[in-house]
Amino acid sequence: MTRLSSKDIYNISATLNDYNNELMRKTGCTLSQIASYASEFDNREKCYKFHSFKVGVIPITSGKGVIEGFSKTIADIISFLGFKTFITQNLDVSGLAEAFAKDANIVMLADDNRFVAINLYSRKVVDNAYATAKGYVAALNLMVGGLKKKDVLLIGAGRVGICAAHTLAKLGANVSVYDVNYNTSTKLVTNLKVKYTNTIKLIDDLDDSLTRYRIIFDASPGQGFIKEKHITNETFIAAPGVPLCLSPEVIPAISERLLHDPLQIGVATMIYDAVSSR
Ligand code: 2YJ
Repeated sequence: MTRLSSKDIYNISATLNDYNNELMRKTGCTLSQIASYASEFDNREKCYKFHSFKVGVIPITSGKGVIEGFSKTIADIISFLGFKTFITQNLDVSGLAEAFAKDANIVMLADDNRFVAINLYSRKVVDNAYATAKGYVAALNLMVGGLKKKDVLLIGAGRVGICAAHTLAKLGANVSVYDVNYNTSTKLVTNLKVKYTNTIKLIDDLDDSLTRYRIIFDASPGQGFIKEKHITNETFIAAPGVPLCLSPEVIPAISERLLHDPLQIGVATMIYDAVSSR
């Protein structure tokens, strides 16, 4: 899993409104609507939960340590969605104790391997990888006008990729899977074929497939491997992976059909999923 850097996230807080408008243009929905749709949040729960839920964000020093601006960015995204939020003054275990003492309903914390939201009342734990996959599939589904019976090329069969594959298949998409590790993609394809009747394919030639598929979900950590020759006016890409899978010169041509951010959709979906009683 890629560790985010301050450079990846420094601009998120100041541009949340712009990003919200960008999502509306591309998907017809706001960040909040995408996240609630992704987590099957019941909007009837919304009023009382939004007013009463308090989210504590805890900076964690373990592993490579605190990322400058990480906790503040998480808190800003959550606050943008309408929840009360605070960053604990203390770190690690003391921060967790502080969040409890200050009556947080949900805590959010990340080390180098996992980033989770924990609902302290329902005991529900929502992982960022799972929420990112769900949020991006929901946004892609909106952007392409429905994924049912459409062919999707999924790149990367790690934690985000596995969850994205199942979510895509549940929406009725035909899923073709590529991973640099052949055994990893084979395992995912085998599991998908057991569970779904949709067409599920194993891809071993990525370059060729990139020229044929018009809907691409990139859940890989690869950088710049999608080039101009792979893109048409009908190509749609959901790319939660950091760094970005596109080579810089193709970004202007695809930008209105590209979903990509380092945190926003994943964090928004985490919080709705953690609040949701489903
Ligand atoms: O509290 C802090 O500032 C740090 N311990 C945050 C660590 C952030 N963790 C990562 O970047 C992980 N690779 C998980 C991020 C998932 C985002 N999609």
